[in-house]
Amino acid sequence: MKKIPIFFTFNNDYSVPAAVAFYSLLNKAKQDVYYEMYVLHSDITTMNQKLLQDIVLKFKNAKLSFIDTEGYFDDFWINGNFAGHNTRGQFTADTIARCFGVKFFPQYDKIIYSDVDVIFMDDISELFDINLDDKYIAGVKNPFMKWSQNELSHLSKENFNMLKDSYIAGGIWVLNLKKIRDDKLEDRMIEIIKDDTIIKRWNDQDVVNIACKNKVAYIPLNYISYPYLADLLRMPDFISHYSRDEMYDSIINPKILHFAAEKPWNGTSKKAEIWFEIFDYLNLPKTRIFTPAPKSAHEIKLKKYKKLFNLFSILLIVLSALLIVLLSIYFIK
Ligand SMILES: [Mn+2]
Repeated sequence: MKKIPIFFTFNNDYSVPAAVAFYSLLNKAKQDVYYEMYVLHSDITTMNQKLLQDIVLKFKNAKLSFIDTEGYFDDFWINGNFAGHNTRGQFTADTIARCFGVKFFPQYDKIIYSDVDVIFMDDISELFDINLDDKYIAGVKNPFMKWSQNELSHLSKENFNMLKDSYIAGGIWVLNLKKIRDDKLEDRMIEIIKDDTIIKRWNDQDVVNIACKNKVAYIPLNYISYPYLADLLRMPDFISHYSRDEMYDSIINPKILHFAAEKPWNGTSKKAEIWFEIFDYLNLPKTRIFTPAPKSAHEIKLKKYKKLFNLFSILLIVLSALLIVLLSIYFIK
């Protein structure tokens, strides 16, 4: 039996997406692979922990443990210049836990980290065989940074030049815990978090990329198959560090489908139907994250004008009423 440690970090709201992710991971797992699954968290309820345990219990070749981080990351979150750059809403103190596997996993020299806004489309145990040598981490190269000038524009010139052709995306990583421990890389990451001159727009991804300084191994784009990649490929000006063949292979033969931008539960994502098949099969509840996606800037503007118009109308009615009252008082006299 090949034992593979894998950890996840998410908050209570993401328990339902995690249920879909966990089911798909184990449903696709090879028979000779045993997944030792861990969740680093600070607020997942007993009820949701049971929901996730029940899913893992459907399978013989896995076990799931919850590790309460007990406020270990709060200090980084509040004082580490993260909250101020928390522009996208789905980053929390738990996000930062992704950078700090070492403290919680002294028993391992290597571990896989995965997001839970994913569907595993195939067994991923091969990932664990990757030779990390002197590399801190293995990840998927961000396929968009060559095309979208904006993607890394928040970085200093020095960091931009260091990372412009090598920046790894979040979603799935293999961490070389031994090397991270030996080189005390966590101390370096804490320095980066606390350095207010370093803008962390992509939070944990920025911290990891800057700290690892290109001591990075790459895994194929198939491990982050973006549902919207096919749309981008149709755009004549789309360029990437990946070849056209590699990008289409990621679409046709995905290992992990990663809903990195639009989420199935907000009703806007492509390939959401695959996610909902598992959601329906597991009879999962529609929790408060199942809301329509945030409105576009145009819609927000329109709403603002409408509000202003309503306010103006009310003011007009009040003033007219007042005028009528005053006039009637005047004439009755
Ligand atoms: Mn994600």
